[in-house]
Amino acid sequence: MGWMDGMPSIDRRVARLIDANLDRAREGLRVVEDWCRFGLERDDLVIRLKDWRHRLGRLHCTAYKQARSVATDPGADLGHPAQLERRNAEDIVVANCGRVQEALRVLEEYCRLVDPSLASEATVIRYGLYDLELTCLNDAVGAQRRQKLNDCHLCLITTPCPDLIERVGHALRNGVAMVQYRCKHGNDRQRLEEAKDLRALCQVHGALFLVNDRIDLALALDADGVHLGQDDLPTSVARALIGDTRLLGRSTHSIHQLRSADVEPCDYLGLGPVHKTSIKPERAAIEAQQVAEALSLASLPLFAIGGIHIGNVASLRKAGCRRIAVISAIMNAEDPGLATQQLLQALSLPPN
Ligand code: 3NM
Repeated sequence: MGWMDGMPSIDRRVARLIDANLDRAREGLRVVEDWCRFGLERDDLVIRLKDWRHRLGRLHCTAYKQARSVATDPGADLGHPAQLERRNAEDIVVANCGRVQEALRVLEEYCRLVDPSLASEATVIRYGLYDLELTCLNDAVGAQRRQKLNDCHLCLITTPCPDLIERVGHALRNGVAMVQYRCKHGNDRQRLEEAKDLRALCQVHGALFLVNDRIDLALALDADGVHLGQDDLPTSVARALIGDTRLLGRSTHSIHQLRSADVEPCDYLGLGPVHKTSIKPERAAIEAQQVAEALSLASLPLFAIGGIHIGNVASLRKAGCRRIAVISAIMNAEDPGLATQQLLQALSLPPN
């Protein structure tokens, strides 16, 4: 018998390499697992990662550990400049998934002849990890969008005008954190081009970019989300089309509609018109009493909309409203940047 009972033919150098890669894989899995646990709070992912770690742990036999020799490992202390480039948790997850995938690949190659069960376990885990890594990153994108939505108090809805990009640019520079592209005129090619420019502008300013009504345009533009009216696709159908990471907003015009939408998989709601508006002249304004009731009922972020301008924001603040969506107050303002500043300031003031 050689130095390993039951494994007489394994080269000690190969055993040492298997030991190092089992350590590398298990440690990397733990790093990813902790982000899934504390950062994403995704129990389903934690369970998968834990299971993989334990499966590798069971196959990490003493014989491999005995081949370990850290003192003579020329790579033991080597770092890499790329480690300093990690800026956030997602970068760390990506780096560690890569590290685990590489380690598993090494195990597959070297174990195929000497330890087939470890080789096949490594293959299964490596493919599972490709999938889990994507889930982690998508979850992070969705979480980031929802965090931005949560922090947003002023949504600018666009209306066609010759200097659209310039006007929205002024609003973004002065603090608008969410832009909804709304265009009922023209053709799809024009809309696509115009919306592409707006999307890019929002990206530069770190603002959310949503598309009104059109799920197809939202997907084509990789928008942050879509805003739907009462007659558009039902929430479950829209959600299936846009996925979990994009935002879904729904307009409501009564307490009844608000109650229904509030329990659907929407991310935010609109309520309006809270004042008579020239954009939808056919609609009567909601009574002030109903606005206050809706605000107290809604569990999702709720944006009041319709005829809101700097002269009437204070009364909405008094009713408990902290989020508004506007078209004319910014798009038709002489100075869209100043109008944005004034609205944001009025929203941040305590109600009196
Ligand atoms: N939706 P302005 S009111 C697009 O009640 C829209 O759901 C409304 O424009 C609703 O700020 C409205 O110029 C028009 O009044 C908002």
